[in-house]
Amino acid sequence: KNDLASFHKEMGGCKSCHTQPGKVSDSETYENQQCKSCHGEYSALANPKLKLDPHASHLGDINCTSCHKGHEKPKLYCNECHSFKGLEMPFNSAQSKEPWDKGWDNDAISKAIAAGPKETTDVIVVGAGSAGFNAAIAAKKAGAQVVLLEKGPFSGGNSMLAAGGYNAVGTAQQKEHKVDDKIEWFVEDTMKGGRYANDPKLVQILAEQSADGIKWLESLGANMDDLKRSGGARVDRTHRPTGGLSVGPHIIDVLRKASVKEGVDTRLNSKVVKLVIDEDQKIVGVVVHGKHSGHYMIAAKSVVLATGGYGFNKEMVAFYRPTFKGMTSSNNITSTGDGIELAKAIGASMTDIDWVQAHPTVGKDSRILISETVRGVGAIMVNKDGNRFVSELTTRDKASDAILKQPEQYAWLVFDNELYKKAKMVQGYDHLDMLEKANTVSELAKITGMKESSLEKTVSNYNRYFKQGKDEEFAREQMPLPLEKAPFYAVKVAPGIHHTMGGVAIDTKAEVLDIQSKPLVGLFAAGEVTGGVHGYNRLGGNAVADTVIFGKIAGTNAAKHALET
Ligand code: MEZ
Repeated sequence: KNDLASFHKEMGGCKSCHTQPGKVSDSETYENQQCKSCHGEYSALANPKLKLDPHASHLGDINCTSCHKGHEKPKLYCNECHSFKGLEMPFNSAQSKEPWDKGWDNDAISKAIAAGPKETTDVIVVGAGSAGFNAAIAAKKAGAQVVLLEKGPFSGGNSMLAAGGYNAVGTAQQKEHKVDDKIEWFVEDTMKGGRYANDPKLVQILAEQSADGIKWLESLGANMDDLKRSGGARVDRTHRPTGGLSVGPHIIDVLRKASVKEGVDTRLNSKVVKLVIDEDQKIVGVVVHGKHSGHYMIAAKSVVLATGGYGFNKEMVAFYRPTFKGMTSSNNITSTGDGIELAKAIGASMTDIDWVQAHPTVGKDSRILISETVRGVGAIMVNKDGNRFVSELTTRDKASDAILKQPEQYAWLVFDNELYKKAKMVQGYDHLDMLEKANTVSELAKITGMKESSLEKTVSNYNRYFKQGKDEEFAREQMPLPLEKAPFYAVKVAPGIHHTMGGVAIDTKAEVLDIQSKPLVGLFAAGEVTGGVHGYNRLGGNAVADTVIFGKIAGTNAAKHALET
């Protein structure tokens, strides 16, 4: 057979990959160590001559077996979001299915419960994105034993794709940049952005604990020194790594390393398929479907749901938000709303479940998010004729609606070389061939099919507004840069599903509530699986803050519950 297993069998026998045939852990840890012991680390495999190098991707240090499968077809993971046509892999490049794509097996679940727990721990965290890692690390620091279960073949979840940053008030970074901000302003901006449908108690916590969350990330090794403004915020409070690098890959790398250091037992390829409760409706554990170990139960007094939203679940989006049916999604393929289904099955209450956010600027006909940062740093947004039509810094719901009202329902972000140099993520879009580039504004109009006279007028008007410090047309709140320095760039964008605001209802301790608003004893949740923090519309930069702050709260309280009851 032309597969990796047969090839290795010929070269060195089954033992070149496995300890013993049939003994493979769900995380495929030993097998991956074997890959690296022969082929080297990714840093050694990365080939600087390649334009697009899967061994140097933003996913970081993930399992080799995420893409290279031994006994099944390999999976070009990069092509789940991108379409790198030239990207080839030895041993055929058809996509393999994830074990969790294969649906529920109710018989196997019942048998696992009937057989009783195979092991016991204090806290189980479901989902290894930012909320899950923060919960797991916080629970471990509080003295609990923790098992972190991730259905995907690598950790990071949707947080791994977060670009913009983390909103915080009262940080050393704001102080250094002399940004005058207040907890009340953070609260007001978030409530206004969410159309006052947010739970004010949760928003208060988000604002009050935001600076501590930054300090916590820094204590784990993160760099959050760059400061910018996101849509709907009245001041610069979006923190991210120096140079304007994407926040998600950075903090996930930091959290992965910190969780290893703390001794969190992280298991990949391990999907939780059932929350197990006793006759008093208290959590007593979960059933896991492990890729190799099949269905089994782990007992625990506390479970933290950190499974993310449902932005990649086409059926759920079409059901809850029919007007967004068929829209592209910027989300990771793991964002399928599992936690919502798991919690619903044991009587959890849902908040704002039908509020789905379209991000205005996803690369047209792609799944790549063009970060709000690009507008925050200074890009303008124009329609197909080259005319501005909205304040670029308005909230996402308003910007998305405005684009959908334009002819052909797309827009261009236009910026100059000064911005290109300032925001490193833009260079990443260039690397992905998403940018149009020209030496003059009129040439840019020609290349992109905009009207030359319109785009030239738009740019000269904008530069005038910049100089006078007042946007006469759309009252844009901040204009950090003029558009003057060639070359000029444009990237074509359209709205795409980005965040699901609704989810399981939680209280201020991150306890999941039942339909009578009483805590479901032992069940906690954090991050995008929850509803209430963001109301009907989330502000850019508030999701990462949410995952860190409520992840920590959920992990700490889950540990307390497990250790004290
Ligand atoms: O919080 C976000 O979703 C965000 C800032 C996204 C982005 O545009 O970069």
